[in-house]
Amino acid sequence: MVYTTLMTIAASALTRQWEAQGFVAPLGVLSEDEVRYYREEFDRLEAREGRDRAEIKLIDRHFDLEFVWRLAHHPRVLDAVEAAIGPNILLLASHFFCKYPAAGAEGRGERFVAWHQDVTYWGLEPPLAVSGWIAIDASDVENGCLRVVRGSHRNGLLSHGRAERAGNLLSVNQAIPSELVDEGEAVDVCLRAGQMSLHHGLLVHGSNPNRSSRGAAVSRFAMSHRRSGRSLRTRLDRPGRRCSCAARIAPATSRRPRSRRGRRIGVGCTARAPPSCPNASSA
Ligand SMILES: O=C(O)CCC(=O)C(=O)O
Repeated sequence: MVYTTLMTIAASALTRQWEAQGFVAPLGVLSEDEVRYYREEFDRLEAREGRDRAEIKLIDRHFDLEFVWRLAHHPRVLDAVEAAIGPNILLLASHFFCKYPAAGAEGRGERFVAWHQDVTYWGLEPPLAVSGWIAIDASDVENGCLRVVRGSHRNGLLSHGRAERAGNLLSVNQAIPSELVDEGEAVDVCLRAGQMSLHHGLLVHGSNPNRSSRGAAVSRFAMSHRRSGRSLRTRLDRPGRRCSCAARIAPATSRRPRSRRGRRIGVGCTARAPPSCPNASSA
């Protein structure tokens, strides 16, 4: 079972919804105490690194920050991921998005996330992954919650161009052209702090600017997992590819991932991966 504070969803129902709609929400994964703990850890990180980095540049910090690693393999997170993709789970990436309201964006204006699919530039074959998105702050329409296009994961990989509007938070300003997006199927994924949504790596999603008068940033933590196994192949034929491998690598600051109920979690490697990773030098 996967629990939320409002409802309990059976793993089989989660699997069905994930397959049919390409996303599942809300899933209550953190207790109030845990929300407070992660909020405080994130606030300290933001204070250390500054707002410019906190906005979108805190990537793959599960390799060096214990609290990020704990969040990425929190048992309730993995329960939900397992219900979607099965028990052999590989952590591919982790990422904080911190959406400051325009007034707090240090003159850079409104920031939004253009329609995109997560796996577009990851070089996975097959292009399958699941992203978990945890609200560290409550996320709603007013402050620019995640928006997903229901069922769009069934349309395969779409071509991405560049966003014409300024303020796209995505790394290379990627955006799916509007004519390929069925906005009539767009759903706002509102979450309370401590709740999570899961979305399929092919699901079209994005978000509007934070137009709230609430001064704070909206912090969210996203991580992507994929199924691990013999069939996992990684294309390393293009420079800058994120490499993933089935090697069992734990971050230096953390205990080795534990197997629970037969579940295994591995960690995808990046350019900073430990040398023990067979693909590290090719990343
Ligand atoms: O949080 C957002 O606005 C976008 C997040 C996103 O693109 C993702 O989690 O894959």
